[in-house]
Amino acid sequence: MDKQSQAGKQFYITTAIDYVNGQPHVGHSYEKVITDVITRARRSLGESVFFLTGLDEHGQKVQQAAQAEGKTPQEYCDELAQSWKALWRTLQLSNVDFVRTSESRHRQVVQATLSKLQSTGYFYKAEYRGFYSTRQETFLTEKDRLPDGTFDPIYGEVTNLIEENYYFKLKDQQQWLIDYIIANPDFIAPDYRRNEVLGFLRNNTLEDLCITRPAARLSWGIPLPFDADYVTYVWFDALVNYISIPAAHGDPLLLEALPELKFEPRGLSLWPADIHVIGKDILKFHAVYWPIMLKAIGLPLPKQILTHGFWQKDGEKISKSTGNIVDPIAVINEWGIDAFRFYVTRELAIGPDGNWTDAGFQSRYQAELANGIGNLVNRSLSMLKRYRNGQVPEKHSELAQDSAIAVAQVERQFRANELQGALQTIWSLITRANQYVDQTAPFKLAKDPAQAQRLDEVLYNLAETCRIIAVLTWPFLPGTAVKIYAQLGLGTIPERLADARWGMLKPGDVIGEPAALFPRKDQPKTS
Ligand code: ME8
Repeated sequence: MDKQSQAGKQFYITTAIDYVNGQPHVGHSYEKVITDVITRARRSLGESVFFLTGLDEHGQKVQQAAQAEGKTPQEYCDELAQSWKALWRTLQLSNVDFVRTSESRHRQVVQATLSKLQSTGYFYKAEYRGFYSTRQETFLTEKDRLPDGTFDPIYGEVTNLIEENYYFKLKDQQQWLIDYIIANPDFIAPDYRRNEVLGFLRNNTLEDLCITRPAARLSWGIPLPFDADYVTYVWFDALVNYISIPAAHGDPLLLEALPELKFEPRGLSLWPADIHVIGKDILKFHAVYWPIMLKAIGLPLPKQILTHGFWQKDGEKISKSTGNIVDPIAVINEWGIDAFRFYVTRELAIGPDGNWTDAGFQSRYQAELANGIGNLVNRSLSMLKRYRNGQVPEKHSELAQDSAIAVAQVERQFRANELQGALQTIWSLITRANQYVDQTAPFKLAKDPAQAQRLDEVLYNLAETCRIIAVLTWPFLPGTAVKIYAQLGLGTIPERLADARWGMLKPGDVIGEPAALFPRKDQPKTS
């Protein structure tokens, strides 16, 4: 499809879809929060953004867990899906849709994809003899054995298996993908992940991908449309979510590529995705298998696979079995949703691994939230209230340049997905404004009637900087940004970066009630 017909295309961003039976922890929440921040940042820049997240529900583990609880897999997934959705609402994710792979709209697209690739000769049926890990739902080879001859315990029990399955031919696909990755340096980010994929592709021969499991062994999956004895392998099913939802919304490009689909064309143009946000452990599926699947379907590739690192807690792997977890709900209940969103985006850039410590969290809360933004907004607005009855004085522009520099920098950082960098820029403006309070000492000016005009100037500079800070922080701390606007007496939402222009606070307007944004916790709990 040419550029012309994609003119109305929305910015389309996705997260990985989580395994429904997993425990939502800080890693899952982090991924969804950074995707939400990118979404809101793009909206703030004026783009229309379709943000998709969801759940990966099929597979043997879900089937077994449901059975153990005496439920059907669908009932079991329906219950878990409610708690995932509730967590995402708590995190204030602004996703437009939520996909569950057990939904009919998704199944239809998986089946249409399978039919197309079967009819165009990408699949063949063959017998497999070898090792199989039920826990990981994966086939293993001699290469997977540890030096002592055993398999890694993560695989659980490894059995010998002889089984017929369908395979996706990958052997001739390697070179074009290498060429594509080289020609499109932004396709896999950050750079070192791109190099990792290139290294993998250059040093290995791709094995054909097994895309089925016999229905006799696994019934909880999407049936193959051309052979009822098989269901679709979970990864082939899960990756398709990125196109199934746009197709269900009537994306013309997808309906053209998969003509057997019966969805209403609605002109909502989403594909190709602008960004797939994923964790480093699933890079190969997204940067190798997914592009090959898309090319076979006849679709353009996503513009970027943005790969984040892994969180640890106290330097150790996050693990439910050892109890080394961060429960996002517990943190949010104690510290508030914006404190959680702030810590994960400020602590870790998108790329490297991160380490959660409760002490680190508390120290950022005190220094950057309570004493940083909280103190600035509270003292600025309280002084305006006390000294001027809350009435905004005449305009003045002493902090206009500092603010304009920060806004320009944040705009560039939003476009480059440099979320941690954008927070550093915003906090340097907060620090500058807090120093300005100390330097100009409005509480002293207030005692001297001859300084009334100077006090007006200082109060305007502070209130207007607080307003701009609300606009800049909105993608990260939407609740806090809205509160700042309300305390300024503004009835709107600070959701447009264009509003970070100096001088929009109107003289004569009256502000609302100042209230602490991040109450100080003087004796932080240690856990
Ligand atoms: O992989 N730190 O699901 P999942 C940061 N269903 N991110 C982490 C993490 C950690 N400690 N642990 C997990 C799956 N993640 C598949 C995806 S997509 C078509 C199918 C990230 O529930 C992980 O990297 O195991 C992935 O991006 C996401 O959480 C879901 O992981």
